[in-house]
Amino acid sequence: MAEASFTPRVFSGIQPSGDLHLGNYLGAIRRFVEMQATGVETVYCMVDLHAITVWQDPADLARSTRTLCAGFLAAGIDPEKSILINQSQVPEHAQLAWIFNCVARMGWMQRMTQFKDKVGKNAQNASLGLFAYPALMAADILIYHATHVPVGEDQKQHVELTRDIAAKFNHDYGVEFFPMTKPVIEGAATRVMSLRDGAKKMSKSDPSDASRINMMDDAGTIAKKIRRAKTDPDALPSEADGLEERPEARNLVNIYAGLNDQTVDQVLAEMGGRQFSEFKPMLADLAVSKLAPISTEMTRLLDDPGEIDRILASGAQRARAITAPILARTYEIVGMVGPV
Ligand code: AQP
Repeated sequence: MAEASFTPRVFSGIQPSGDLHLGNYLGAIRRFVEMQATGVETVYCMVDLHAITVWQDPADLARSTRTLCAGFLAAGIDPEKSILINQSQVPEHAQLAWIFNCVARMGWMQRMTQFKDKVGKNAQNASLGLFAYPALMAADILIYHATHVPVGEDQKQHVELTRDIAAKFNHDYGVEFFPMTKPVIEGAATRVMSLRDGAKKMSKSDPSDASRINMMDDAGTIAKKIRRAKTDPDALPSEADGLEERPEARNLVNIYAGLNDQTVDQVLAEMGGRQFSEFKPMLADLAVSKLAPISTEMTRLLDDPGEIDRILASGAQRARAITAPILARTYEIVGMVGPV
């Protein structure tokens, strides 16, 4: 069968499940802005249906969704250039997810490391939605026939599963309907780690606020968190090899490189030999200079939640012009009887 060709289109999403942090910014949002600048069609989503796979207080969910939207806008997502939506307003995501629940195999889902990490020994108590999360994520991507998905390193396995689902659907129904989406994992900080433990990723759901830098943290809080970040007693090395076996030091250097648009080698060429007592204040200044304008703009945008809701409503309308025909064709391929 001839390989179908798909127009390049970018999709990615973030959960409104808490405060946006530096990992989300460097691993995802920065890339979103870069991809928007390439002129390719870009769709960015607040994945509220994913957020409720673990309990969310309704008022907090609504607040987090608007705050996340403000974060996207403040970081440079332009709602005229990109389609900006919250997932629940585009029902085709959930409708395609059901089809994919019937395509994905239990064994595939059981291999997902994020599910295993999140539930630990408590799998019996996890929601069915948390287990099915990667099938909904596949639907989020494929309902747009997205060809590229900018994500942090932690989402690589889920994008691979998306390709498996697309391939099985295409094979089972004898079509070349869904594309083989590529993950785009780029930059010096594709996996920002906790400031308290270099073996754990920086995460919204970490109970310790000191483990992460939130986008809305003020300058004093950012400086304090970086000052208290776990490190080792040695000076910074002059080359990247010297960061092996030093996860906390590597993390701070990666963050510096990510924020300053440098490679790790460039940072170490400048900083090699410095003690953390000297490097940490430099990192704090850099973080504040990059994040303060974003948080100031977020605060301004959040003063007018009605405008945020209008942007999301208009995004949903534009999104559905793409998703409704793709869902209709999927139903037709599967054999669902509908209006002719
Ligand atoms: N620490 C990180 N480093 C680099 N990228 C990261 N991302 C998340 N954490 C890091 C990227 O941000 C995007 C959105 O992620 P998400 O919030 O939807 O889900 P997540 O990966 O589960 O993020 P959290 O913070 O860990 O949320 P909770 O704690 O709620 O599970 C993705 O592209 C992700 O790769």
